[in-house]
Amino acid sequence: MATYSEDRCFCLAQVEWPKRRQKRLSCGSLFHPTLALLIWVGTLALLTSSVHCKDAAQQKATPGKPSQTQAHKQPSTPPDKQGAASPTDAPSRNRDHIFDLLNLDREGLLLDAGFVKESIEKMKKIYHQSIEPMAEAYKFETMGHPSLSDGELDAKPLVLFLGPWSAGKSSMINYLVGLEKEQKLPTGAEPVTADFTVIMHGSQYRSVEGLVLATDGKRSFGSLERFGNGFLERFYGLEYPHKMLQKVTLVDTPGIIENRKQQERGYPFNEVCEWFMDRADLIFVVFDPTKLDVGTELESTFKRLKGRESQIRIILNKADSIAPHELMRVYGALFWNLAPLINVTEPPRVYVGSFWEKQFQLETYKELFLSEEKSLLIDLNNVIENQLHNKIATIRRRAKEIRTHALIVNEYLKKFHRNKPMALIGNAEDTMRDIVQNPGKYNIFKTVLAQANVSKYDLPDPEEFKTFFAISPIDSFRPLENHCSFFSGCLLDRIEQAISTDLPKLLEAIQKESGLTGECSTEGGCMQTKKNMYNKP
Ligand SMILES: Nc1nc2c(ncn2[C@@H]2O[C@H](COP(=O)(O)OP(=O)(O)O)[C@@H](O)[C@H]2O)c(=O)[nH]1
Ligand SMILES: [Mg+2]
Repeated sequence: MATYSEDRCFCLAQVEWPKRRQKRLSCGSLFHPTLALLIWVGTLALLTSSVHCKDAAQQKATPGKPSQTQAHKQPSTPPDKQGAASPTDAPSRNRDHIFDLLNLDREGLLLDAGFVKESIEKMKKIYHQSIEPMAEAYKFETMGHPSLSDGELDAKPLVLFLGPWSAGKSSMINYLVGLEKEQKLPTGAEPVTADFTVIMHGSQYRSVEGLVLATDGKRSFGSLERFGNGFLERFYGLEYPHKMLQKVTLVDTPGIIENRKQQERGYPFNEVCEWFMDRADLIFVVFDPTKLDVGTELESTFKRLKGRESQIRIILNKADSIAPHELMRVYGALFWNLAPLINVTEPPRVYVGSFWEKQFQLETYKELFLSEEKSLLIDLNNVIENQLHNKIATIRRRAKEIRTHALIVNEYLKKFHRNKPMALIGNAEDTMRDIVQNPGKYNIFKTVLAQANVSKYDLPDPEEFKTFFAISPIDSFRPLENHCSFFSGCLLDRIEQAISTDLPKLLEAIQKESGLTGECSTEGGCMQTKKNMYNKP
C-alpha cells in the first residue's frame, strides 16, 4: 500500500476534478468495459487518498503527536507545531557533550555534601536573625519583594529563559533536557506559549498545576500566589527524571510581545518576570535574527535587569537560518539595539548559535556554533558549581536593599516629625501628603545618600514610595533607634554586621573549601566578585 505524503495528497486533490469530469463525459455513448475498469481503479485511488488526507488532517489537529505512519518514519524527531523548513529527516544532534561539560555523570558538586549543607544552614541563620527582622519592621514586602523562604534558600540554581516570542526558548530547553515527543514543551513559529513553566527534577515525567506548586510548602514558589489566580492558571511545573535537573531548575517564559498591553495577559507579566529574575542564578535573554527591535515590553524587562548584569547572557539564536554574510550584520544590529538598555562598561557575553536538537540548516558555521554551545555549557556549569557563592551574593544584595529601604523610610519619618504641625493647629495628614508627594523638597533621598554608605545607583525610584506610603502611612513606622533590645542589639547594627562581616566570612570559608584563595579581604572585599560573572577563558 502506498504511504502517505503531503505531495501525494496534494497531487490527488489536483487530479480529482478532471477525473470527475471524465466520469461525467463517459456516462453517455462513450461507455466501454475498459473505461469502466479505469473508472473503478480511479475511484479506488481517490478513496485511498481521502483516507490518507484524513490522517493528515487528524495529524494537524493533534500537533506533537505523530500518526502511526509518521512515527514509524521519524522515530526521533516527531513533528512540532513549527512551520520552519528544517532538515526534519536528519537524526537529532548528538548530546553527549552536554553530559560531559555539565559533569552529569558525577553526583553533587565538587564540594563535600556535608559542607554544603552546613553552609546553607549558616546562611539561613544570618538571614533570619539579622536581615529578615528589618524587612518585616519596614514592610519591605509591600515594595514587591517577598521575603526569601527556606525553600528558596535550599533551592537548586535557577536558570531563566527570557526574550521575544518564537526566539527558540522552548526549543532550547527541549534540546538541553532531551524532552521527547509528547513531553516536549510546545514550540512554534507563532506565539504558542502563554505559560510560565518550571522544568524540575522528579522521579517520573508529570506536570504539576501552578496552584499545587504555589501551595506546596517544600517548594520555593509559595510567594508567587500573590500574583493571583490569573497568573496561577498560566503557571505550571514539569517534573522529569533527567540528571541535569538534579543540578539545576529551568524556567521557560511566555515570549515578550511588544504590541500587547500588560492587562491583556490577566496578570502583571513584568512583576512575575522580576520575581523570577530576583531568584535566578543565570538569565538567558534569547533573540532571533528576525526580531531584534526593542519595544516597550523588552525595554521594561531590561530596566528590571538593572543591577543583575552579571547574571545576563544574551543568545543570538537560530543563527543557522541566516546566510553567513548576514550574520555579522545581525550581530551588530543586536548590539546596537541593546547598548542603550545595558548600563555597564563591559558588554555582556553574547552566544551565537542554533541551540536546538536539529541539524543546523546551513552548515557553514557548524564549528563556530558548536564551540559557542560548549562555552555556554561551561558557563552554566560554573553557575552550578558556584551556587553557594551565588546564594550568598543574593542574600547580601537583598540585605543591602532592605537596609537602604529602612533608611529611606526612617528619613521620611524624621522629616514628618520635624515638620508636623503642633497639636490642634494644622492637619498632620496634609504634612504627610506633602512629604510623600515632594520628597525632593525635603531632601530625603539626598540625606540618605550623604549619611549612609549607599550608592546613588542603588537608590529606589521615589515614585515607588508614593504607592508604598498609600498602603502603610509614614506614622505607622517606628524610628530606627527604637528598634533596639538589650538581648539582640539594634536592627541596623545587625544588618550592617551581616553585610560587612558575617556573609563575607562565610564566603571566605566556601572559597577556601573550593580551593579559591586570595580573593577575599577582611573588609568583605571578596563580596565585590560579581555574582556569576562570566569568566573569560
Ligand atoms: N532554524 C532554526 N529554527 C529554530 C531554532 N530553534 C527554534 N527554532 C524554530 O523557531 C520556532 C520558535 O521556537 P520556540 O522554541 O517555540 O520559540 P519560543 O517562543 O521562544 O519558545 C519553532 O518553529 C522552532 O522550531 C534554531 O536554532 N534554528
Ligand atoms: Mg516557548
